[in-house]
Amino acid sequence: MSSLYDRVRRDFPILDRAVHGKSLVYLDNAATSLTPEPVVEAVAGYYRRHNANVHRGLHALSSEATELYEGARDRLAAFLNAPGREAVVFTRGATAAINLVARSWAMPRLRAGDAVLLSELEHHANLVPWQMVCRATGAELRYLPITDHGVWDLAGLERLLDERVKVVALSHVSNVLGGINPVEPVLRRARELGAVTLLDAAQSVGHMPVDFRALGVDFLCFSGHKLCGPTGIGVLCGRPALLEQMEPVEGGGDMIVHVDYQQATWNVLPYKFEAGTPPIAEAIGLGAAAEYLAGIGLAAVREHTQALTEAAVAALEQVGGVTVHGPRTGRLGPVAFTVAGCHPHDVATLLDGEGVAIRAGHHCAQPLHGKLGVPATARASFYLTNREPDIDRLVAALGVVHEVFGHVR
Ligand code: C6P
Repeated sequence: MSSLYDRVRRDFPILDRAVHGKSLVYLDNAATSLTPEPVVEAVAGYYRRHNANVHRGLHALSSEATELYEGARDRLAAFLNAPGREAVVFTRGATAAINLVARSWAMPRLRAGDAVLLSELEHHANLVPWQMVCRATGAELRYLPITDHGVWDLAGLERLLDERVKVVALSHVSNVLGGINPVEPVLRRARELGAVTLLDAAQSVGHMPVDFRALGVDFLCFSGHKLCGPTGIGVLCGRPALLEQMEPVEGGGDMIVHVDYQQATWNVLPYKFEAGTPPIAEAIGLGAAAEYLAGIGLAAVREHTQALTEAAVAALEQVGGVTVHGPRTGRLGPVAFTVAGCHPHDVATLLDGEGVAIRAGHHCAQPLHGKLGVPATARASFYLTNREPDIDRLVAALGVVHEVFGHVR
């Protein structure tokens, strides 16, 4: 488990940091991952040597910047096994990508009598945009339930996913419960019925091999900052035939072919969805992150992260007063837990004092927390920058919670 960590360790000098006098243990990867040197260098290199706008200038720096920006798109297309570079739309992140599909594909097409199928464990980013669509169109929202183990319960799938369902939008891996959901049977049935599918892969791309074409999904989205890339950049990968049918939701520079005082015609894919100056350095950084992870191998990243995550679940279950939410196995990254008699915010604050960074709250999944019967959880989340001693530090730090609150053995 440590060998992958040992291999990448020197790429993450931030791990040399001390926090409150203790060496940093970073267990907040589901919120945002740490950034390796090759990605920092790619971003800095753009600013140092090629700083210019893209697609516009006729000077050397602008051509170089355009080459780097479009090169990043090519890397992402290969990384995802996308059906072409035109399938890769750069967005601000997963949230913006889902909103784009909701507004541009679903809003004009859905009507009363139609349904949208989500699951009970969705992040607000894959929930609120669909609530907005359903409120505006009169379509119905349906939810795939979760089992007691915190993954989708497919027992009622045939009943829930019928011909009225026009959109199926689901998270590949829950940002709270960490379970790798059984996407294939759901996507297969959706395809049979002709429903459009969207996979929120924010917690899976960069953690395990994800192949757009093999999945047979229509749309897939994620944010760069959860897979070693910069903030402010993400991807909507879409089937070109569907992207072609969609109207842009933002107008401006670069997304047009011709404009007169009355109207405009749209640029080709993917540019019709990239209005204005894009996040150039961020896209270049994301391309470098994809190359970095592909160089390591996504199967190795998954093996390492899943083994650590499951070891953390087992270790936390041995700590008195601690309840771990979600599956024991088949789990990748996030481990949400509660400590009897101690608010998750207090847990996170006390752990921070021990140099252990976790997140606490509802993790933008309030309905899921309602389902779990708790308003909030503490969440440790693992990635390639973690190793087994981090679990020991987490468990030891929970001893401090015991000292202060007297609940943890
Ligand atoms: N989850 C977390 O701490 P953005 O904010 O657009 O980069 O990503 C949104 C998003 C969408 N889907 C899933 C499954 C996610 O986990 C996230 C982001 C972070 O869990 C921040 S709330």
